[in-house]
Amino acid sequence: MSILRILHYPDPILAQKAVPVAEIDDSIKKLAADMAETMYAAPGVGLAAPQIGVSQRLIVLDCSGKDEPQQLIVAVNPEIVAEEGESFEEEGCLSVPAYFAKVKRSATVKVRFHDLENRQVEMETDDLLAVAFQHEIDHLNGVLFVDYLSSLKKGIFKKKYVRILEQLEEQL
Ligand code: K1U
Ligand code: ZN
Repeated sequence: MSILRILHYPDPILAQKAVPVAEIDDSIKKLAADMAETMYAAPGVGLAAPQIGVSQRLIVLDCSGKDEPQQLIVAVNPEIVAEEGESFEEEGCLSVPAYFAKVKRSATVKVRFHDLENRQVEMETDDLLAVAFQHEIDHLNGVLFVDYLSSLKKGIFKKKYVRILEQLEEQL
C-alpha cells in the first residue's frame, strides 16, 4: 500500500465532475487500499479519489472514534437517495489545509453505493458519517465546502488561503 499526495485547492482536478467507476477490478481495489492508507495517515475521516488526482467516483470513509475499532467504508459510485433535516457543523478538508467553516448540510442521508465485491449497499447515516458522505460526494461533483461560503466570506478565505499556502511551501 502507498500514501498518495493529496491535491490542494485550487487544483483544477478538484473542480471536475468525476466519472463513474466502470468495473471493480484489481486496479480499483489497489486504489481504494491506497486511499484508505492516505486517509488514515492524514488523518481524515474521508477521502475522495479526485483529491489524489483520480477523477473517478470512489470514496473511502471511517468515522469511528479514537478508541473504537476501525470501520472502513469503501463506496464505489455512491449516491444520496434520500435526505432529511438540517445540520450546521464546522468542516475542514484535506484539500483546503488549515481552513475551517460551518456548512449547512442534511442531518440524515440514505446513501446507495457498490462495495468492492460489487454488492449494492444502502445505508442510513446521521451525525458525522452523514456529513462525511455529503462532503465526499461533493468532491465527486467538483464541489468543495468553501464553495458554500458567501461571496464576502469567500473573499476573506481567498486572502487568508494565499498565506496558508505560502506557509506550507516554506515548510517543504
Ligand atoms: O474529504 C476530505 O477532505 C476529508 C475531510 C472530510 C470531512 C468530513 C466531515 C466533516 C469534515 C471533513 C476530513 O476528514 S477533514 C479531517 C477531519 O475532519 C478529522 C480528522 C481527524 C479526526 C476527526 C476529524
Ligand atoms: Zn474534502
